[in-house]
Amino acid sequence: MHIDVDQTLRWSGEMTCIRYHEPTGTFLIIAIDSTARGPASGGTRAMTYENVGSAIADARRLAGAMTLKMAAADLPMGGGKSVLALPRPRHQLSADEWKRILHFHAANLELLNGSYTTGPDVGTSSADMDVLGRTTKHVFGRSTAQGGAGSSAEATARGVHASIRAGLAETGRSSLAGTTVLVQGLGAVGARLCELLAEAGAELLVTDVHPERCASAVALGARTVDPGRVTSIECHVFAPCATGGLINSETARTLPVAVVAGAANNVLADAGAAHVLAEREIVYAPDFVANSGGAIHLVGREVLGWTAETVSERTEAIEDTLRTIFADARTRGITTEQAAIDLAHARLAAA
Ligand code: NAD
Ligand code: PPY
Repeated sequence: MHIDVDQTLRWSGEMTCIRYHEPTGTFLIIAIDSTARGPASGGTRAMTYENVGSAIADARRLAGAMTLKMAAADLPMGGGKSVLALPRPRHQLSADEWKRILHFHAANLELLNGSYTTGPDVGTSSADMDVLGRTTKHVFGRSTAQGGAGSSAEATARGVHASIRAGLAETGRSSLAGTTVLVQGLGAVGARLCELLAEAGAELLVTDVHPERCASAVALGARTVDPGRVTSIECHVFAPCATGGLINSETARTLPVAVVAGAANNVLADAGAAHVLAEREIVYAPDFVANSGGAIHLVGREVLGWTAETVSERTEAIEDTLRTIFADARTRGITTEQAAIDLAHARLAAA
């Protein structure tokens, strides 16, 4: 596999820390995209990558999205992300190996001395944050038993639900009742989102590469679909809640939906996809706004001292933020992605 080193190094973020943990063969990458609005923050993603270049690129892209997310949600934080590029899938690591990887990560967070605070992301949980928290205080999302804000999945799901409402309103629908929503990825966020959508009267289509994870949604009346067919299933709303990079200019050309709003980070795989969606009048809720409920929960509770009620109000307000973004995109004839980036950049420029 050829890696374009120049391309890999071309990045305008503030710092990338790359460490190798020899005993387990794990690369640790921490990308700090921006501290303009406050200390950088964003979760720890633990998974396998094809090569280190892909892991660095992923950490940087995700860190950039965190900067936009914090600014769009008007939180006083910058953007960063950690990647633990594992030598084998996490479930194949021994408990001891995983513990050593977390200790290595925690020691490195201490070295960064608060310029970056981590939290949970794909492949890590509140229990892992508790382990990090024994060595460093630069960690969000520890369990409530350990004094943290706990899982952010509930707030993220509520924020996605609010985003779906905003998206449907943009298509002229006033309610979720009778709409069909396809939820991809029935993990912590997707499963809870299904409950909220079912309560609101939506018809559910669900899919997961681990089919057993669809069981709770099926019990609510959801029908399952093949995970390989997600971009060709006709429905009102597509809610990607697995991993990102699913919609490129090609898939956007045929996606048979009216609204895209989900929890996954970096849903759009290339710069042209947002334009194709806009040309086809598909309402796209930019991911870094739609999934900002989790950041609102973690930063709100642990930095700003917000009550659960305030977190809930700010999370529901994602609907208003998106309505403003959609209106701005319509008025200026730009994509909703660009309108959201402009909102975030205006706040960053003012910082
Ligand atoms: P999770 O790991 O609990 O769930 C992800 C689910 O997606 C798993 O059940 C997995 O089997 C499934 N999946 C993976 N690839 C798939 C595919 N190709 N097709 C179908 N299913 C697939 O993660 P989560 O906490 O529910 O988060 C979901 C997404 O939302 C992630 O991309 C995450 O980065 C993003 N996100 C989460 C939060 C949060 O608060 N948890 C906040 C912001 C963004
Ligand atoms: C995300 O929202 O993508 C995250 O990584 C979760 C998060 C949010 C804010 C601080 C730490 C982790």
